[in-house]
Amino acid sequence: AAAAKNWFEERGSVRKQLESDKLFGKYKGSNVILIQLEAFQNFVIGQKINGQEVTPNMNKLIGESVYFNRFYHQTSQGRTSDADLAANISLQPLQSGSVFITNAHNQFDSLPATLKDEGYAAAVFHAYEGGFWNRNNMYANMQYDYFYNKKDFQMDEPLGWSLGDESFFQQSVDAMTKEKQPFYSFLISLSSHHPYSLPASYQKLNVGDMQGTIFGDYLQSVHYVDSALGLMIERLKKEGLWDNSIFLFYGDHDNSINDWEPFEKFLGKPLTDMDRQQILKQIPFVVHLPDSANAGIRKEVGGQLDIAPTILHLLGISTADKYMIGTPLIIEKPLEGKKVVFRNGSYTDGSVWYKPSPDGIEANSQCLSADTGEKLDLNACTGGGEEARTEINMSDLVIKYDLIREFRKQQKP
Ligand code: GP9
Repeated sequence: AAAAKNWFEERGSVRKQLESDKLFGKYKGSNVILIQLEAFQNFVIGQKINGQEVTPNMNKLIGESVYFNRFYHQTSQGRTSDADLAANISLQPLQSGSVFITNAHNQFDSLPATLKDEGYAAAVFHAYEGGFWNRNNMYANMQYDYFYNKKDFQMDEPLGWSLGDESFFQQSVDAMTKEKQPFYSFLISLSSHHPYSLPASYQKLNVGDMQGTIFGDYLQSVHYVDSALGLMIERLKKEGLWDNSIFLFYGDHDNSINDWEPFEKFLGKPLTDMDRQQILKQIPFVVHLPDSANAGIRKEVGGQLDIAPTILHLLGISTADKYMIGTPLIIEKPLEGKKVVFRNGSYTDGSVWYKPSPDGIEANSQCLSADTGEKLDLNACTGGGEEARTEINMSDLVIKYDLIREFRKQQKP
């Protein structure tokens, strides 16, 4: 336990040092609207099919936002719930199962709880059964004021598992207009869930001979989500909520389509093993700041665990004493040596991609160029591989033994 405490304190001190950064607190007091998009991968952003943009609204928003295009999901078996954990709690998921189910009563330093301590209202929105992924219990523990779930929404756009995202976003904004400010709203979309088949009237793209295939259906569904998001942004502007809110979205995990042929056809090029690895793990992370400042593509790596620290940094709320793993990404000078660690012990720093050997023998591990996939000397990754293992172990210890509760008890005078 002492080792875990020291390790987390070390992470806190890295974030503490960044508090002298110019952007720390620049958007103090803003509302925060964070959207987690179902199965939304990065490779569709900016792409066209048969002359039509797949994500026209996002592409437009990206022109006036900070867009991380080497940003990764860090989920494991807990899929959507792991993404939520990573983004709002900044801890690694467990190797098997979902923390939302196995450890929903732990003490956590969550984003909603931290914001509430600063006077924010906090609500989470997801138009599905409240008990799925044990959300009812987990969200109460994360100290949201309210969880808007299926029973709170008018089912006026039945689609797939539940309500269509267009109506889901609009009804969520209805609630935000009544909320006391500043508020934190976390929304989890659903319409682009596997296997992605939407009714014919919803399929607006001409995907040619991909029509009716799972890949074609995926493109249709992300196009629908893009349009729903565009309408939500218009509405937020109309309601006067756009200019005083930090608006962010990211994808939760990959789309589970494991045939690479349509990816190659869509992207118009053969894909190397490293291209595939990158595509599987990359999700978009887009941050629109209230003054549209700092717009542009950011190439430094980041992952879902960095979302809560990034938001708190912009709001000027210290995370130095929080048991979080991530580091803020929207800072003047990218953090040197920044790594994104995956649950299986892999990591990337943008230059290398480390793959630990499943047999646990380090000599069998691989160190690859993150661009070309070319094999590099393993020594170039060994130190980082050790850091990645430590991050996973420390996160596991804290979760399995509910250590944050212990650490806080010790801090009490
Ligand atoms: C359901 C939704 C789907 O509430 O979160 O979760 P997933 O199956 O993608 O983990």
